[in-house]
Amino acid sequence: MKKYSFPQNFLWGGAVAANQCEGAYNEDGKGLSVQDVTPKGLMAPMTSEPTPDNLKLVGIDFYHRYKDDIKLFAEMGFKVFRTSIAWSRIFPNGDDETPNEKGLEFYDNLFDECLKYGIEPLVTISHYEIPLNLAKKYNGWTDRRLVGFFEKYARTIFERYKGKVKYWLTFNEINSILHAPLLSGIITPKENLSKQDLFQAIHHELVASALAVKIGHEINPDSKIGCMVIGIPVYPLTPNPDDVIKAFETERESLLFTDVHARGKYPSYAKRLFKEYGVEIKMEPGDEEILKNEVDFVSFSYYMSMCESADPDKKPGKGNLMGGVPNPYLKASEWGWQIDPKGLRLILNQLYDRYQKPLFIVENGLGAKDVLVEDGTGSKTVIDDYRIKYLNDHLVQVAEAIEDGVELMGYTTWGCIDVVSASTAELSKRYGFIYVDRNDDGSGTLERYKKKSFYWYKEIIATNGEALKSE
Ligand code: BGP
Repeated sequence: MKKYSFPQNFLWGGAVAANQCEGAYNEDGKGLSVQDVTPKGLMAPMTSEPTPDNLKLVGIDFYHRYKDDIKLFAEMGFKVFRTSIAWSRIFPNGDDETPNEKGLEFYDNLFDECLKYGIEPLVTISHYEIPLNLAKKYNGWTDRRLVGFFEKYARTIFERYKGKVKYWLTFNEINSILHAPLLSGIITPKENLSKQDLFQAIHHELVASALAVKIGHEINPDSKIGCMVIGIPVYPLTPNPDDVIKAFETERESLLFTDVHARGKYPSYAKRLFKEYGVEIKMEPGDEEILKNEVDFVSFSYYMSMCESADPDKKPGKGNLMGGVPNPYLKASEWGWQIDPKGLRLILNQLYDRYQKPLFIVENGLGAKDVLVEDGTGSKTVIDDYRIKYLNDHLVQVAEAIEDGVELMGYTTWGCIDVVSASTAELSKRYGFIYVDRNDDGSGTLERYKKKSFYWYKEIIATNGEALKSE
């Protein structure tokens, strides 16, 4: 069997997001975020106020239990822990004059707890949790003033955590705006949103992201700041050149975001795209200069690949915000996301060939229904061999990509502890190494249990990948 090797100092770990785990949605001065009024997930309509069926209001109560959870991450040997800062804990309305000290203190304590075990925090500045007020009052990122609010927020947290946080991500899955504009605080329904407003909002986010890179580097020159996109390789359904072109165009829609971040300017093909859409980006003086602040690394989530077809009768399936035409060669998860470990090797090579910048896989994992069983010692566990297989097969392809020459900083599995899912806001869609006793109806003790995969991942980290099994 082939032995795999990962770089020394490879950052093994796991990832979550504030809105999916913290709960405590109105404690210690936190304002509401869009997540507090979307009980059924990202694509479903907003409610007028938080409702009890919204599992995110309590999450997995990480806000009160983070010390025990981080201890478990340390037991697995994590070198890095990715989480996000809830913007509305720091600036409850987004446009406040001064930050909320209680919110800042919470993250001080959280990062200290990580550092106590030698775990580096990797912090997403904005992970789908824009303050609700910014959505309602400004229609989110369509409004240029958001750049200023974000700048203030970013400066506040860079300054506050400069001795504690070295690794930062600006926006989670920044290309998600194409598929779910509400995640960028845009209240206008997607079908009514003009291309002009959409791409103007994208421009504002790109400028804000580059500004964060600039400010972050000024405040702490040692910090490493990356962008983050949904990573989905797009295959043509057939070798028909029309399908190939369609796949190429869909892939470019996402690459536009990494191109700007990693090259410091809009790519040449953007001109044609904007012309065809009738879009004219309103640039302010200085924007082009700001965009030149390139990221230090490119990060992405990886769950699946997708197929494209020029045939309008081929209907899309399910997926992480985008669902492609189903690939007849792949199986899917219980939620219909097609599983494709080799696609991860492909996208790693594609992004590295394109940018020659370090990469970071900051989400990957299998959302599945788990069954809690007695473990024979009086406690409980989950025999999640399906999750172990999924992660093993993906990591084998990561190792192949490293052998191909890709420079990879680290790998954080998504939902290292069970959290509320983003797309459907369920708890039964579990990704964790740690089971959380909470159910879709809100019942449960919130107790934590180690799954079989907990011990598997511990061994993978301890052996720096040598314990992976090739097919
Ligand atoms: C990504 C998000 C995460 C996360 C993950 C899994 O889009 O960045 O927040 O939740 O997908 O998706 P889901 O929770 O819908 O299964």
